[in-house]
Amino acid sequence: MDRLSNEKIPSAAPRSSNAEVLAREIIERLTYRIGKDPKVAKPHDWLTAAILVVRDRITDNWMESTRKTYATNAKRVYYLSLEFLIGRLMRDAVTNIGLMDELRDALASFGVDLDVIATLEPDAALGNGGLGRLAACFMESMATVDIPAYGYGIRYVHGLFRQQMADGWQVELPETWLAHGNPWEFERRESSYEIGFGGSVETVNVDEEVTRYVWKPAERVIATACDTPVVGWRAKRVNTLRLWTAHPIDPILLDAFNAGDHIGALRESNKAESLARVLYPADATPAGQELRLRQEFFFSSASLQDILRRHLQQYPDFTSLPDKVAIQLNDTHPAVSVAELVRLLTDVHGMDFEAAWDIARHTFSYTNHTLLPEALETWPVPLFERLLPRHMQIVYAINAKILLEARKQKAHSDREVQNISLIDESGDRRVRMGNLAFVGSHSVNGVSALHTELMKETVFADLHRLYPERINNKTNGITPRRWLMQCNPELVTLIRGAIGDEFMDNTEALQALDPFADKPDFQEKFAAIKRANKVKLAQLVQSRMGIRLDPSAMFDIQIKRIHEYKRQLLNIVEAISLYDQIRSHPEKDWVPRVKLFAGKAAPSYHNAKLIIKLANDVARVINNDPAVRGLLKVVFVPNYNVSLAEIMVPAADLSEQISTAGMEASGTGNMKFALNGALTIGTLDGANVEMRDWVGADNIKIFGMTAEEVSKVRAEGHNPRAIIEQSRELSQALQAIASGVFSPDDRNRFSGLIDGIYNHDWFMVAADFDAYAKAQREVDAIWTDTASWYSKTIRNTARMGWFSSDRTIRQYAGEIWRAG
Ligand code: B1H
Repeated sequence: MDRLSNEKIPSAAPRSSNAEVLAREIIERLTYRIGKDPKVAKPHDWLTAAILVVRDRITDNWMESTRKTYATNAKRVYYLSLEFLIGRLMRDAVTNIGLMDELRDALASFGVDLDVIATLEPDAALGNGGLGRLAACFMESMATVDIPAYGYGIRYVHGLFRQQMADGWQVELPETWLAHGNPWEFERRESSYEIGFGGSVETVNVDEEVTRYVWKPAERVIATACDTPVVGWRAKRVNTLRLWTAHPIDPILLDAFNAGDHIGALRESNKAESLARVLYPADATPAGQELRLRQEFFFSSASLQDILRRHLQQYPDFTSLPDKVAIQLNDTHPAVSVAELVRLLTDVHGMDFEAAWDIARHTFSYTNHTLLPEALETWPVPLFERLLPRHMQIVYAINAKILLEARKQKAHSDREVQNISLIDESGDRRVRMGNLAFVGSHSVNGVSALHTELMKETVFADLHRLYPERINNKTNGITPRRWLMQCNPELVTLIRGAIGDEFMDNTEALQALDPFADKPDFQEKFAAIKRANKVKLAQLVQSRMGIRLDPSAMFDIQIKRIHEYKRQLLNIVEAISLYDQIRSHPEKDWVPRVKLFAGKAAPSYHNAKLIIKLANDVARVINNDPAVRGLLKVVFVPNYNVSLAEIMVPAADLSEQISTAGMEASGTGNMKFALNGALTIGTLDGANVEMRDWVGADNIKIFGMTAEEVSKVRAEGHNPRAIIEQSRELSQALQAIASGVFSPDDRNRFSGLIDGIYNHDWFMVAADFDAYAKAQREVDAIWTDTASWYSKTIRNTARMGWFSSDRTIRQYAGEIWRAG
């Protein structure tokens, strides 16, 4: 097919999908878009050509989806998130448009292996962890369940840092996903907006009653849109992920340039571009730096200007905004949007404050993702005022209204009123972004049942009393396309053979697998697939790290950000204790285990980095000790990312979800493992609680303190030293670490970590140790009874369907957005 005949195809007409047509299209893209002769094309060129073909196929449906939204005056959902942890897109897009086999054949006709070139696609790592990955799953599910939606975020030039190990320590290297360009995206120069910072506010008295405010920013930058199509399952709908890039208004300051100051001439340019340069690498704790607040305002303002422009194209004014637009705030990071929308409606579009406030409150909704006190975003008033002087006024105006309402209710004491205030006056004055998001939204949701209840009792207790209808729960989910169909195709084939295809459109239909859980032949096939997935992971570990793993050992995996509350330390201490016991009782029938870890630590998080070093130090000692050979290995796999998760998740026998109860808002890795047939060992925290309800208490290993017990112990104080002294295994393991058994080169390396456990044990490592160790030995016992093991793990796959993000999105759409 030549270029012209291709262009003659009407845009939304179904095209033939056979391999020959695809092959011709690939050659066309290779030749005319990449400018490469197929004879000399490199693997990367083939990847780009294949992506362009796939993208163009999707583009037909994309335009169709957009037209449909306009034609039906449908409500649009806007998902504002500073993070989208997408990973690779190719397999996702190709699976969803149903072209996997044809594309594979088309590429094979040129001697190109799809599986090989697919691994050349860089991960789009525009997120830190669960919060960013959730946004990516939601984008895919919103397209799948046919909701007109836009994701808005920042097109970071550098996503989450690459993690390298140097002598067991984490070293951060810059990530450069755009080094070879990004064939998925379309730059939209025409969709550009001015974003201001700083300056002053002028008041204009229009008449005696009306005052107008005019913000005169001292700095201005341009936000330009970059769009990536997001295609849903079976290509029903294609939505847009719109990421903003930053440009200076004057790329070169001519005066400076002509005066010979060539570097100074680029000052504005550098300053503007720094806005979209790098993702802040902190998970669960905000960075609190000025550039971060600038990023938050930059993308909030650009997104809102875009939303308002689109609305006015279709509707006469903004009174219909809450009916036609729903804006979801992904955590507090876009919370400044509340003030920005009020500013745009009043100062720019001439609406009065009361009307604008009413519209804002009915348009926004807010998702809270964490209760950690240090994670609640607040900004010093002087910084906020200097950067966003008009928004500061609006925050004060909103605050006055809210405090008046609270005082009118009379049920609130002075202290409660202080807690409700948008300004924290307890120390240096700070703007509370959580409170701003709460009062500016008609819905505030948590991400698991337990987390939502704790929200009502803790951080938002007083706001909850003032607005008792506002808090609701939307338990997280994961997309079954990426986290089952793509990452575990052999398992999908087995399931289809057993129960048919319905589960591919309705994940809850996996229930039909339940009766197969006890069938020996099904168990055998299920086990064979698990083994094949473990072999694949073992090959990766062998090739990346030179460590040999035995795929018949239990693969016990903990992969997630490194954080004290997630308690990788508890897992490591238990590994040491197991190591001790195997050495003292080599005659016992030990279950061979491989303990795998992966995850990144925030670069400034000292203890998290020490935990990585400890894992590596312990791994070195254990893996080199012939006394435990074949029985215990410990491996820390470097540079955890979405693509690595896609290999590790299907290879797990045991999934570690062991956070201190009350601290993990939901977790989503927990869901991925269970869906792929791993047994969970976990605390009653986050979504683990609901997982237990779905899979059944017999099919999950729950241990340890409850959230209530943790908060009681923290309030009353406990004596970890006494607990440690009562547990021989725990004290031996801690003594070994403290005395330098694993760090002979620096015997005090870990004394800070161990002192923390002895002195306050905030994360209940000591308090939960015995329960955890006991649970692990019970897991061993189940493993030894192979039939029992697979009957449980198959039931996990069968019963996890409810945790699809399609279900989560339907709940958001029905109960919060009233869209779709
Ligand atoms: C979650 C974050 C987070 N909660 C601040 N909070 C950040 C907070 O850059 N920052 O400032 C970045 C991320 N991330 C996670 O959200 C929870 O810990 C998980 O339990 C939850 O599953 C996930 C999705 O809801």
